[in-house]
Amino acid sequence: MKKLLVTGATGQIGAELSPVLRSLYGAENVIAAANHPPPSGEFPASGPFYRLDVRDADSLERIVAEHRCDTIIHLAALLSAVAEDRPQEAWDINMNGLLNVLEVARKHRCAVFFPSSIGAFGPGTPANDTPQDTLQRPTTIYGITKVSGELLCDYYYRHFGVDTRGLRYPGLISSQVLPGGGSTDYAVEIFYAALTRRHYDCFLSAETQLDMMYMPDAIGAAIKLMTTDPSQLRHRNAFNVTAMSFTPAELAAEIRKHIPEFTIAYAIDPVRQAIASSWPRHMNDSAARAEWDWRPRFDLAAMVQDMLEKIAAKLQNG
Ligand code: AKB
Repeated sequence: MKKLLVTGATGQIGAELSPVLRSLYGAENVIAAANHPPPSGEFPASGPFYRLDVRDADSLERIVAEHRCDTIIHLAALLSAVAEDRPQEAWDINMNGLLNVLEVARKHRCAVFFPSSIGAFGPGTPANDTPQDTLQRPTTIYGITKVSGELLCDYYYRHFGVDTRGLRYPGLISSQVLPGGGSTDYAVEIFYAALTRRHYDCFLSAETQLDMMYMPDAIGAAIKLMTTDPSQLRHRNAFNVTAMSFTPAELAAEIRKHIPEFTIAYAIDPVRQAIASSWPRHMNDSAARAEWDWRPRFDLAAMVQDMLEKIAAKLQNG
């Protein structure tokens, strides 16, 4: 990776991954692109930024050609809950956007990173110790775009030699960026509620167990996978990766160790509950561990402590 294009650069993963990539590869070598206006602050003003709708194949190709990109980190997508609300648009952005990226990558010989998700699994998948290679029949439009995306990326690798690699991310927890429209968003919202109101009304049930990961590990995983010698990879799209697995009740109990008066109640959102209930509880990520030495740094206790410290500081500084 020498010259990278990041799509969805102002989104949940992009807003944290792009600055890290800029510090590693040089600000001018990480081209940030997003369909939303850039937030204020150092990023993305620290380097090149384009307004881009990934469905606009010509503009996408113009940016890649002009900057002679060798890698596309393709993060632009609708998340699960918002996709369920706008399924046709979710298919259009998630699939046609990916197809445009793969076509540009084929023509300009770029590597591609594609973030898949636990959403690529469905109710028929073994929910515990979910194998790397298993049944994938998701029931959400988001999951359908993710499993189709995995297959399309593998197709471009096999048929056109495009160096595609991907991760099946669990719910991602960030101290910096608020998630937008995912079914695991509760695991971020709860920290703001705990620190400001000492109470949180959770939209998933107390016992909904899901895989989760703290954002520094999610970013480290993407960079590590993309810089691994390809001869080590037996799988490509996409690797199971997880760092912890918990229920809302367990997360609340961990927060209570720091804020004893914190309370949680449950006001279940049927749409997001149905989505989350169709996902695995705990994935087996041994393929990622064996093929490219995946190791998370943050478990539940370490993540909660860091989130509380970082968000408290953020709230204090306004
Ligand atoms: C979502 O809920 O859509 C994401 C995911 C697990 O892919 N957080």
